[in-house]
Amino acid sequence: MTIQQISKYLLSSAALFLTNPVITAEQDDSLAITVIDGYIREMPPGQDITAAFMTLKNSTLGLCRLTMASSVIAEKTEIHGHFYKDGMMSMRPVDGIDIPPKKSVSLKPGGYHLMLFGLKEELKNNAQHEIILNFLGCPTLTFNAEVRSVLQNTHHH
Ligand SMILES: [Cu+2]
Repeated sequence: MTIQQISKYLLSSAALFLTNPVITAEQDDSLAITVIDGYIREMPPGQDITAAFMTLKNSTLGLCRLTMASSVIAEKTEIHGHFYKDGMMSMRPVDGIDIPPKKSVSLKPGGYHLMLFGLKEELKNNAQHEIILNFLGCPTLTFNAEVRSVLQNTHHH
């Protein structure tokens, strides 16, 4: 797949997430910044690129800027956004994502997301993989993201 095809692929399933129940992970507000409902998108077999989504909740009184992400399962992880260019939606890396004080920002299909390149193993549905997020102004955050299959869900419709 080209980046455009993957971008389109991720977008095509965006609407499905709207009908799914929202699963909220345990939150600890005493932490500076927390992750709610973090997951990795399962891709068709043979793909070594995928995306990860989550909501970042900033409980501090200062700005947290997500500047870097990484995971042992991927050779490279980038922070991406979706933008309109020449009437087409496409994605590209961004320098960072600001999470304002006492606010939450969602990384979701069709919007901001983490892009995982060079997957070192086949991602299995429901498996958990560690993702590390580095922030400017807030402590580093490590969390487990669950692999979720969207293709399976489409069969229920
Ligand atoms: Cu992307």
